[in-house]
Amino acid sequence: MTYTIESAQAIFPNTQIASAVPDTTAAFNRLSVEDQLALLWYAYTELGRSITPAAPGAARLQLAEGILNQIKQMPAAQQTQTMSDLASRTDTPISRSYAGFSVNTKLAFWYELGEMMKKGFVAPIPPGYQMSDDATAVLETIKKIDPGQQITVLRNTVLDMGFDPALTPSSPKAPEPLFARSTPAPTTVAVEGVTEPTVMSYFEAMNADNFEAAVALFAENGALQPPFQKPIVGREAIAAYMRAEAQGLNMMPQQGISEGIEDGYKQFKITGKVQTPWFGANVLMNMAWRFLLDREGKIFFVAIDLLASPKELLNLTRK
Ligand code: ECH
Repeated sequence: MTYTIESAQAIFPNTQIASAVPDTTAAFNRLSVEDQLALLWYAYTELGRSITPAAPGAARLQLAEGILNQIKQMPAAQQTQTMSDLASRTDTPISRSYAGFSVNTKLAFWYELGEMMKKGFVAPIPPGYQMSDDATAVLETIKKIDPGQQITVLRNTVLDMGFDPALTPSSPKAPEPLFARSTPAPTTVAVEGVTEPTVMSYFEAMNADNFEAAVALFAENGALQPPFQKPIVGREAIAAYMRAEAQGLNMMPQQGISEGIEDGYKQFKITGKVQTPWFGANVLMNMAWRFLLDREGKIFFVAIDLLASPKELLNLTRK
């Protein structure tokens, strides 16, 4: 049999992913814009008591500085309107600039706006604002899921905001500023049950932010599938994705299984923890990597999954 990306997506089919994330994100998207902003404010400030993101570096904030300064100078009502326009994806110049930002710049923008709201420089959520019952229910769900899933929901909501004029080609993005680690990366990787050099080299390269080395481990037409996303196909596209989104991640794979399958292909499932530089050691995400290596030992496909529960770290069976 020859593998296709589609058939590769089905390896280790019993892996339980955190479906609370897409479910909660969908429920969030059904809320009114006023409820969405209020909910994010309550969720963010509530979570902030136990888990606070690291302040983004000056270089990253600089990319959002133009629109942050514009917002700062607006009267309060216009500030609220601008935030609503972003959340409702209304076509405005600010919504267009925002849509062109990388994920981390979008997060940095909201981080800064949140700080300005706390300090009183940007209009707060109207005091006494009453969320709908649906919004209250979504907030309660967010409070109950584990921290790795909570920050993924928050990140998803921010990702989809702004207005992306899909019909005009996107302007070239500014180079991504470096994302410093808040906790040093592990220097050695040992995975119980797996010693495959390609897999080990993958983790070592990623922990060193050496994306060139990581991408060289992929087959020419290989693919990487991030959590809750479609596969990214081809070395060039994977490299661009990694430079934008994979900087400063600490990967701590712990255990795995391997299996030779048809045609000299091999599959591996590894589970372990990942830290994002936004939260460092305060948030450990429970993850799985499902690798399919071709006959040459190159990565034909790897799916990265956010697991449903810590119990899933031990789910290392094939079917
Ligand atoms: C305020 C009110 C108004 C509206 C908004 C507000 C602000 C909200 C703010 C939210 C900040 C949220 C943050 C979330 C960060 C989440 C980061 C995550 C990262 C996950 C990364 C993973 C990586 C996996 C990968 C691996 C690989 O092997 C290959 C690459 C890759 C309150 C003002 C909006 C400020 C900071 C979840 C899992 C392991 C696929 C990348």
